[in-house]
Amino acid sequence: MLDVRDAVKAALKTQTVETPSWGYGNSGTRFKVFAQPGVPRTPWEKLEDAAKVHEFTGVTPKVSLHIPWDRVDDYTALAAYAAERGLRLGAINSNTFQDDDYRLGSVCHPDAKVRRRAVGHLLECVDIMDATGSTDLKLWFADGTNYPGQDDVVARQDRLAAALAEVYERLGEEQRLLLEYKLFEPAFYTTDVPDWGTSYAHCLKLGPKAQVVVDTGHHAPGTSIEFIVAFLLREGKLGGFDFNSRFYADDDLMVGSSDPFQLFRIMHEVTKNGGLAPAANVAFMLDQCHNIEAKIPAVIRSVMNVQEATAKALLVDLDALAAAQREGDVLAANAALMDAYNTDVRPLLRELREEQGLAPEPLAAYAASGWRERIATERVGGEQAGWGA
Ligand SMILES: [Mn+2]
Repeated sequence: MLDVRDAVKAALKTQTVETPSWGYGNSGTRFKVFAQPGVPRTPWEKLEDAAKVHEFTGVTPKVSLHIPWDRVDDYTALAAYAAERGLRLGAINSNTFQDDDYRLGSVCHPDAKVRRRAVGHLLECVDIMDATGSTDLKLWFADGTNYPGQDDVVARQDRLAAALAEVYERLGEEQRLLLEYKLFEPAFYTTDVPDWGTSYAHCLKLGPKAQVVVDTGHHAPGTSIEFIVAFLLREGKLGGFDFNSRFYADDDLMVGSSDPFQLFRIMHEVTKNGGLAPAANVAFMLDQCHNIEAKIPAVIRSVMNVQEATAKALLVDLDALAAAQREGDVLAANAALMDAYNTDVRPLLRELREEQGLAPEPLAAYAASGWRERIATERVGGEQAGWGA
C-alpha cells in the first residue's frame, strides 16, 4: 500500500505556483510607496529575482507579466532570458485602467473610440503572448460607475461582451482568456464584472477557451470562496487563482497570512475535485504587493504557504469523509477536515525539498545566498520598477 505521505509528496511535486513580476517591484497604497534597496529596475531584473525564488522553492517556473509595466522592445528575447534562468513567461496581464482616456471605463466606455483603443491593447497583449509563448491572457477591468444613472448598466454589458468576443476570436489554439472579477474598486456604485457569476456567464458564451480566474481578495467579507471554486471546477470553468490574502478588501497581502484556514478550505475543494491534476490546467498564481516586507522572501513565504495548505488538503482522508457524509455524521465529517488541517506538514515539506535536491528551509537558504546584498550593491541608479500609479 502506498504510504499516505508518499502520495501527498507525489501530488505536491505536480503543483507549480506562478509568481507576478509586479511582486518584485515597488508598490504601495495610495498614500505611499516605500522604496527598498535592490528592487529591480527592469523586467529583466524582475526575472532574475523570480529565478531566485524558483531556485529555493523549486516550484515557481512561471512568471506573470503585466503590460505596460513590463514592456520591452523584444519579447522573444525576454522569453529567452527567462529560459536561460529556468523560467517561462506565464500569464500576460492587461492594463486598461491607467490612462486618462479610461476615466469612464475601457471596454465598457460609452465612446466607441475609447473602446477601440482598449480592445487594441488587449489584442496587443495576445501578440505579446505569441512572442513569449504565454498561454494565458488575464483580463481584469476597472470598468464601472460611481453614481446611479451615470451610464446604462445593460449597454455596458453589451459593450463588454462585444470586446471579449473580438479578443476571444484572436486567441491561438493553445491560448485562453482568463476573466477576473472584483466586487468594487475603483468603481463604487456598479462594477461591470463584479462577481464570479458575471464572469462565468461571459465565459460560457465565449466558449471553452474562456475561463474564470478567482482572485481571493476580490469578494465581499464572508463570501465562501471555496464554494465558488468547487462550482467552477465542476463546470470546467476554473482557469486559475490570483492568490493573496486580506483583512478588509483587496489588501493584496501574502496568501495564507490572514486566514490559512480559508486557504486550506479552498485547496481542499481543489484537491478533492481534481484541480491539482495537470490536465485540469488550473493556474496557481500570486497577485500580491509587498509594501513593507522584503519582496523576494515575501514571495518565497507565499509559495510555502500555498504548499502547506495544499499538503494539508491532500492529507484529508477522503474515504472517511465520504463515509461520514453518507451516514450523515456531521461531527465525523468535520473531524476528517480538521484532523488534516491541524497536521503540521512542515516536516513533510522539508523532506520533499530534500528529495528534490533543495534546501529544506527556503527562506534560510535565500538569506544565506547573498543575493539580497548583491542586488542592493549592484542595482544602484536608474529607476526602480513600480506599478506606475
Ligand atoms: Mn488579481
